Amino acid sequence: MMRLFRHALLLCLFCSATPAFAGDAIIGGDTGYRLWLKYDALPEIQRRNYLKSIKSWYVAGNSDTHKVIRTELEAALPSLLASDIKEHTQLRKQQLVVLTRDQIAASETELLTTLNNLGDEGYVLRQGRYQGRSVMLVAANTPVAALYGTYALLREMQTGTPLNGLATHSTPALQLRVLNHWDDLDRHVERGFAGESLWDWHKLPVYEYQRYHDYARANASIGINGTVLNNVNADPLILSPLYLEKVEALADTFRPYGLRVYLSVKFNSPQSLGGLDTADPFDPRVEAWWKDKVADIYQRIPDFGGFLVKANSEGQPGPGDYGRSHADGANMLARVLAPHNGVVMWRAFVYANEKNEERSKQAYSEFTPLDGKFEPNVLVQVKNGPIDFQPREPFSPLFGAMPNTPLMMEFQITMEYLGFSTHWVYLGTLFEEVLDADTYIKGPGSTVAKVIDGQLHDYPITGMAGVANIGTDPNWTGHPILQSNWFAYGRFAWDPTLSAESIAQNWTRMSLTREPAAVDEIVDMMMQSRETTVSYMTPLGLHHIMGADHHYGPAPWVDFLGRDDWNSVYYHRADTDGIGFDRSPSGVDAVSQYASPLREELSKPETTPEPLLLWFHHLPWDYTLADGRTLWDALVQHYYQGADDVAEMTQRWAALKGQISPLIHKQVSMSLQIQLNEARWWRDACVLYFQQYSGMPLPKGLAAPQADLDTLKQKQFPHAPGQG
Ligand code: BDP
Repeated sequence: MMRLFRHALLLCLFCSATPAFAGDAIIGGDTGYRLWLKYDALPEIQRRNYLKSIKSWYVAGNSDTHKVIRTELEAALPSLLASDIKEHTQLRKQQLVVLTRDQIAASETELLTTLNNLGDEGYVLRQGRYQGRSVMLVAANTPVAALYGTYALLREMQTGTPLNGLATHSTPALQLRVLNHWDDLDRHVERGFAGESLWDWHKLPVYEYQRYHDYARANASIGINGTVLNNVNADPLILSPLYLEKVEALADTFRPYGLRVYLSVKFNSPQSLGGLDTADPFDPRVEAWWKDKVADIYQRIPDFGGFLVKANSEGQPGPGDYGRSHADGANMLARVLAPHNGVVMWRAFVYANEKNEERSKQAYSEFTPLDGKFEPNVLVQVKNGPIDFQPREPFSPLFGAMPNTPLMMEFQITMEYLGFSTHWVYLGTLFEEVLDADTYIKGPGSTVAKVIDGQLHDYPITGMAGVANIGTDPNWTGHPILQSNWFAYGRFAWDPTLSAESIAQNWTRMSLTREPAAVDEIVDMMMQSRETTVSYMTPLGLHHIMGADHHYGPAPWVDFLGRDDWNSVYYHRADTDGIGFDRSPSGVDAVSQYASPLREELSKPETTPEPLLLWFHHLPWDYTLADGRTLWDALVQHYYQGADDVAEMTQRWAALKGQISPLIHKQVSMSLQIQLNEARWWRDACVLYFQQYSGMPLPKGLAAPQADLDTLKQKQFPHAPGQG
């Protein structure tokens, strides 16, 4: 297997060779497949410096993970350093040395003491003396942590950090750092825009794609340690012996990379798969069924991670069908998983029409009474905002409100509501905004990051989930820039206090270019990109005004869906009096779910942050903003500015031609063209639609949209990708 891996890696390195050109056609260009693990030769001066302290490498240990480390170094070092440096089987001076605890000499007491505090996943990087020799040391307690350290060192090298005197160590802030694949067994990816599912269920368990290894490498390189293979809208078949054999094969492939496999399960599987007449969690036959199923899974996959469950949400079965609570359902599964050290990730994304409560409030109402009632191996997985991955939402009020239940963050990396895979939107700034948001739950500085990493409430387990944006597209994410969102997710899951900007810088240097001016330009574009998209889609706190079902494009007019809270008009509430959702105490009082003083701040439009204004307030069209503009003028100006910013992005990107690999440059250019068209479409549709209610003219200097609202309303997209 490893031989195959090595061979394919070399092939991959080969396919990155300088492309040939014929006019605009690009043959054999860099497809982006290598992600941020490109390992193209560093600038000469840097190479020379590194070669002073690294003349060979030495990896102590022979586990499968050690073999992965060796293979990675073999792919990386000769290529980065453009030198024929090699592995040595013995310790030497001026070497890169990778050590796992049981290989470390007992006389190295200081190093061993440092390692005592680093757990199973932390690592030390240290340039200095080891056993009398001057070496560049990667040391850790376990092989997987040594792999993380190896990737961290390669990242330092790829981004040009001087190794001289390097002395650092790192441990992850969160324990479970998991990707959620919304992949169906027929390889359709729900809300996926980058090809088919990576998992070729038909050819599993025999056929092992190189891509599976490269996926695991990419994850390990940013510290992701778990993957939920299948859609939260789960097919019960995933638990059948036929599929478990395939899952087992993937788990075997991923194990050396420290990547544990989890599955989404359908709550009524004992019925639909097991033939029982109920899935009531209180029925002993049901628990016995799950117990046997779990035993079978662990027989095959001893390090299986556990279950992710979407229950009583959007038509999925759940404990509520039997009058039981979410805790009753989660605890039954938790009890059968506990003896195997498995966890339950129970989703809080629930909303039910019959409760007749405003949607943004429902998860809080349903879950806070259950605080402290879950088994210790349950995490409640909460989407970052109270509705559904909108371009901008306030943080979910559940964060901070369940001190006795581990809450796990769920981010969406795939771009369901942010332009699919054609809009350039760097999510690092969104992740940062949410993680840095202050819940005030224990006074100022009680950030969401401190809730989820357990600092505030001493959670026994911690975690973060990201809904993956990857598929079989040659560049994994459909749009080369969107690889950065996978990268940023992993980096924030490791350390939620990192800055979005430094992550963008590293990613750009590792993936696109090391030219300082080009790096600055691209990072600047990345940093502004999400705000730009918010401006042309949902400025000032607007939300959920996209196309019905497929969620593609603008459709503030949607008013025909079966439930009130699936319709755009429910959310923007535009009428001749004004626009926005009154969630203040005079309206549905969602603000009461936040702690003071945030609650009071959000209760009044004057003290609500402008980017969330219409999330919390219904305001007259001529309401005056802090800068003196009317609400209507500001809204329209956002739409126009957002579209203009995309036009500017296309020019800035065009100017980078020649500094980026040609195929990638061309792909991003083409996507920007689509994004520009769609930004203008959003602008025109929203401005024309809302103008019917405001009855106000466009602010001076802005040309009226050329589009016709009725024509825009009639657009249909029957085969838009990613539909549920
Ligand atoms: C919504 C998606 C839907 C998912 C659901 C969920 O539109 O496809 O199944 O979230 O998270 O955003 O369960």
